Amino acid sequence: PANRTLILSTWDFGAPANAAAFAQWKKSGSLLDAVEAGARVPEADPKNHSVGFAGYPDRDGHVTLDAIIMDDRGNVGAVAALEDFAHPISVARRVMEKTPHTFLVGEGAHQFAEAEGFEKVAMPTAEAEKAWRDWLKTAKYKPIVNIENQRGSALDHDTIGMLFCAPDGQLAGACTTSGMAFKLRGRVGDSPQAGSGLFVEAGVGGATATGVGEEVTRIAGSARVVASMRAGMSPQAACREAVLHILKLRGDAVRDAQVGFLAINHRGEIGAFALQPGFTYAVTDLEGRTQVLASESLK
Ligand code: SD4
Repeated sequence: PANRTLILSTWDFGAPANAAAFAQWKKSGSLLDAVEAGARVPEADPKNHSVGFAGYPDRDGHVTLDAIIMDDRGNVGAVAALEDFAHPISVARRVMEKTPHTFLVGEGAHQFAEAEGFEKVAMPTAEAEKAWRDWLKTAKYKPIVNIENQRGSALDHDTIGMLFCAPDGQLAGACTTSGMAFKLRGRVGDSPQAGSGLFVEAGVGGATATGVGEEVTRIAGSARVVASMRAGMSPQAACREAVLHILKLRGDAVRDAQVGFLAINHRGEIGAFALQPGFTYAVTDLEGRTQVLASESLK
């Protein structure tokens, strides 16, 4: 159907990202070009404190970025704990295309990005540094329910995960984040880990995650959602199952945490489910029309 979903991404800031992905897809026809272009939008947004150069720093004041890109032919590239570079998603793609590896981290990722001539940018931004200095006064570290929706709040944390399902069922995805605000130095969440923050599989579908990455990583969340779809579940049922599994495993430990999954199958049918209310996502159809919707949630 003409109104089936082409692009699906996390949060309201997914809407302009989807628009950029759609435009790029029209231009080059490449799904990887599309999801990369999409992910670059929040990465470049000076108001976005959970993705890209304006992201909040770690506990020691360093902004460290994580990103992954993949398609359904086994191509995958990722970076984690990358400092100084404006577009980690593009570095991740270069890792995929120019190295025999799938994942570079920290200093090695930095060296690679430098050798490849990627654009550098000063971080943290003045706003992010101020938030960090305010946070240092109490240095409390506890996720807060629905903090994902409170743009600019000191503990703001979430991610853009984007899934693209072409009319012929081909799939690609991207995921990029600055990770949890004021995290321990060296902390990497679910986002850049294939199978946790993102997974796509030919003939089945794709999934991506947002929220407290540790909870997603524990269950290899996106791979789990895709496995459920492979076994015959709808994208919606698959997202719900993963959230229920986290709750069963973690109980009270996730009472205040947010985790949300998005999924799309190879026919362009979608699902979204979160632990807490407030998770929104952006869907774009084959005509390029975008809507922001509210996910179902457990509570
Ligand atoms: C991560 N899922 O790094 C991402 C976003 C986040 O707390 O910071 N969540 O865990």
